Amino acid sequence: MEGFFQLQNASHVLIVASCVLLLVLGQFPSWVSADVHYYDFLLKEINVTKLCLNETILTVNGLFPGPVIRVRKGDTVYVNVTNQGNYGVTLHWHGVKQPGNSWSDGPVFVTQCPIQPGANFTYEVIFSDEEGTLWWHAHSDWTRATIHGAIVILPKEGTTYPFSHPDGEDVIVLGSWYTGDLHKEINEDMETHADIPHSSGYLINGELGDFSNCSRGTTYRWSVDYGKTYLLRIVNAVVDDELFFAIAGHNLTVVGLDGSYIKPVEMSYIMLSPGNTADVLLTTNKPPGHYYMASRQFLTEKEATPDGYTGSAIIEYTGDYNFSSSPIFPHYLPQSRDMTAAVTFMGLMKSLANEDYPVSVPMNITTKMFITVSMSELCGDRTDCNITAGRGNILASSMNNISWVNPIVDILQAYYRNVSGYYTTDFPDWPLVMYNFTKDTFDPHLAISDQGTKVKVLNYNESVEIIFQGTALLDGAAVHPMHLHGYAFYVVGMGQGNFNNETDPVTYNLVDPPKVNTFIVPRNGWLAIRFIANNPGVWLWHCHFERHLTWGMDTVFIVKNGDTEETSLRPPPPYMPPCTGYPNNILTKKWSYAGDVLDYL
Ligand SMILES: [Cu+2]
Repeated sequence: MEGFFQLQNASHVLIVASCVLLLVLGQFPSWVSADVHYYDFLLKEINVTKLCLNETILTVNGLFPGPVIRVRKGDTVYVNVTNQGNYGVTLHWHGVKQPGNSWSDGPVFVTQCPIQPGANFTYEVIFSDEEGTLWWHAHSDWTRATIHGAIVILPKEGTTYPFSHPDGEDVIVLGSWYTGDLHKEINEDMETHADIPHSSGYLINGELGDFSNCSRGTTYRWSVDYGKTYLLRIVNAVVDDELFFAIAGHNLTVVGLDGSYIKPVEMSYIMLSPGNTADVLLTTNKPPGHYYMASRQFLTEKEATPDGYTGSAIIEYTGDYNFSSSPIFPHYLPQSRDMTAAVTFMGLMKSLANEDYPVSVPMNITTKMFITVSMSELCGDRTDCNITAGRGNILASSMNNISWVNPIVDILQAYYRNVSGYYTTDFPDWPLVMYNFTKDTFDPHLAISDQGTKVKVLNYNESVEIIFQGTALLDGAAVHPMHLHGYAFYVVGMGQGNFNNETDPVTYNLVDPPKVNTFIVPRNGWLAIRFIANNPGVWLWHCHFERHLTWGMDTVFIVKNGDTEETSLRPPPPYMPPCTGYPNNILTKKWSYAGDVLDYL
């Protein structure tokens, strides 16, 4: 991996220089080598009561959210996962690039088969240039609703943040709560062609907060001292929605996004997509009291109704003052349909792009892809597809009119062992036909997609540009938070309407674009990203809305090896969970619908 290699070499020079300096100062540099950490994750069910109902959820170590993984930049973590649940699960380390190590990336049927009940598997999670906050979550079925937790990546010993050292910190995991047995419901809904489950509320650190039934007694509370600056590590672990988040009376200064630092942005609210993580500074200089932090859905589907839930937690100043009045609510938390608030916030994200935190935006693009991200329909039977009535038979989502189907042997194994029959390498770089993507009325044929396990193969070190184009097909115009495994990418441009190949590239930010692992394609708009394909292996990319992923808005990059061992996919670990007995895995199915497509969006 030349990219990672160069980085290491560069830091070696720095290390040598710093060692000399520290030795002169009489200190011994203990941070020259990275640390190794070990975690045991036991998947087991626990009983909880929420919304006045007793529920059973699958957790890691009985914790919800799950345990925080704490490392320093460049460390390695071994996570031994033992499954005491009732169904197969995989775990993913979201935003951790794992150089050459797809084997521990986790997406089910892409890099591994499920860890079955009673079985265990050890993930080797290799950190490289990430610093700040990331997260881990299950990557099979919809299990990530309750199987997730934060990853805290501190600066290497002897280095510090690009901002004043905070006086304290707290992890804030934003989640969504589903009433009933989500795993069972997804399976049943696919069998019976019913609508997919919708969440029943938003969680902050596992609690719904004061505005939900039977929840007031368990609201998450965080004590702060007056006159301090705290680092909040915020994770959007919500399954199917984007969120606005704000703290009453206090501005939020965003200093990091997706495990990379950014130029500080001070806002009264933030918007995070599922998959995004943010490092946020909070200065506690307001009148001592208690203040709500609150989350609210950011919704972009035209016909959908905002769910109206408010997740909440409470910040309490320590000290002697009157606690009797109820906490203040952040009245400037944007409304659910406030597109301007969301796009304004995302547009403010910029990399530090300085000597200590340089950017390396690819300039000479060697692989260019133009990808429509779209709601689609599949014909239940090609000969029985009632397109003229404006409807196929089966609701799906797609990229370039290909709706992904998981194979029953993971892509990584099939690729590494050169076994044919599980995937093809013909994922299209362009839509099959060009059309007015964002027009409300459309030829129904345009929405018809094919199912396939089609991957895109990249040569090592290709400079890749992808333009994601949102569409209005099936009245399904919406934002899509696109996530790439194994990489962080630069967001060089975004805009409304159809991408214009002549005028839009002129607007690209090639100077200090944000480097992220997840970013929204604006509703009825486009997103341009760039990265160097310097991490060999098999890497999933997909919309991070679970319903869109389930419906097929995903595919895979196979990045070929470079010339050396260091630039090649590592050999597999001695044990991988076996791939047997999955002919009916739910993610290989799609389901038909009988009602109006709008019910499902
Ligand atoms: Cu999506």
